[in-house]
Amino acid sequence: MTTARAHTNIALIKYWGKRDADLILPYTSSVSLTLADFYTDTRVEFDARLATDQFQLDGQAQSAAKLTRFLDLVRGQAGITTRARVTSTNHVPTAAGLASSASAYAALALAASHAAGLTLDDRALSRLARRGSGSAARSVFGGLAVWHRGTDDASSYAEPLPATTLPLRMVVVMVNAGPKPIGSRDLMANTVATSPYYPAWVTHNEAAATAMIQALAADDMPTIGHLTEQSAMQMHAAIMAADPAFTYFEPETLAVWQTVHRLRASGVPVYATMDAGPNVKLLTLAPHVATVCAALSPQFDQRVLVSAPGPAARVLED
Ligand code: 2P0
Repeated sequence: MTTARAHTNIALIKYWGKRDADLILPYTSSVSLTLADFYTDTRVEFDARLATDQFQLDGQAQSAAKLTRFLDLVRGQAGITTRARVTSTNHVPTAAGLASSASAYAALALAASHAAGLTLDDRALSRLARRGSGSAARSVFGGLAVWHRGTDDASSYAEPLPATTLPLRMVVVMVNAGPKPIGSRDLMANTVATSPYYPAWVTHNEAAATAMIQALAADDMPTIGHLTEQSAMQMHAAIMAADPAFTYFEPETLAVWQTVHRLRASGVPVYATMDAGPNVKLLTLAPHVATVCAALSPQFDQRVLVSAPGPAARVLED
């Protein structure tokens, strides 16, 4: 029995689209920041008395179909057939809209591989987590990480980037904490299949990943922020151009972007990004968090969360 913790991550350079849906190989590399305040704890216990895998999330019994597919990978690597009892708790503020498959599969990959007696190095663990959810490949690591798109199962993994001296902070603005109208997996596939902008997205985003790694190494906040906004907007532009056309933007989403641009015009280093939902995440530096929060508070008041960079996935109990 093993309990592991993994933290969510927010992509600065986005992953959007698979060229192999089974292996979860992405069309582009991505770059992310793991967050301290939002994480998943998962306990895995292999038990020979179980006829099927059991899964409980936040105290509620769940269907184990996806879990079983993932555990089969672990069992295959470990040479066992034993079923498991899996208990998972998301530590994100209630209804923050941040519960993430990234922290979930990174914690599950670590707990399950450990409980099955496997000793995986970070790269093998990242590749395993990737098979559950692409973004989980990055949540194996703390701080900044790059997920190399690679060309096959062995070469598509994440690894940590050198720490920046910049005191990065992420300010999460909860525009709408309700369920998403369309899940990212289906929308991603439809964007690849139908968006005329998708090929342009691939070309630009891969170049942006390389540029971001250089900007992070140089502690170049204006370039880091510029590339962050551009990757998000280009991803959302490709989504809008898909058939059927769709957008996650809501009126308040745009209000946040306008606030960000206004703050920046007054000299505050703050940059916006968005994932598969209407909530906006703002990248800024610790000394500017109070100014950013003050600008948001008239409209968003209790709907703003701040996080520092967080640590790598780790075993809590064995
Ligand atoms: C990311 N997102 O890079 C991008 C940006 C959402 C927008 O990764 O299908 O749950 O399980 O591989 O990782 C969300 O998608 O997708 C995601 P699957 P995942 O963070």
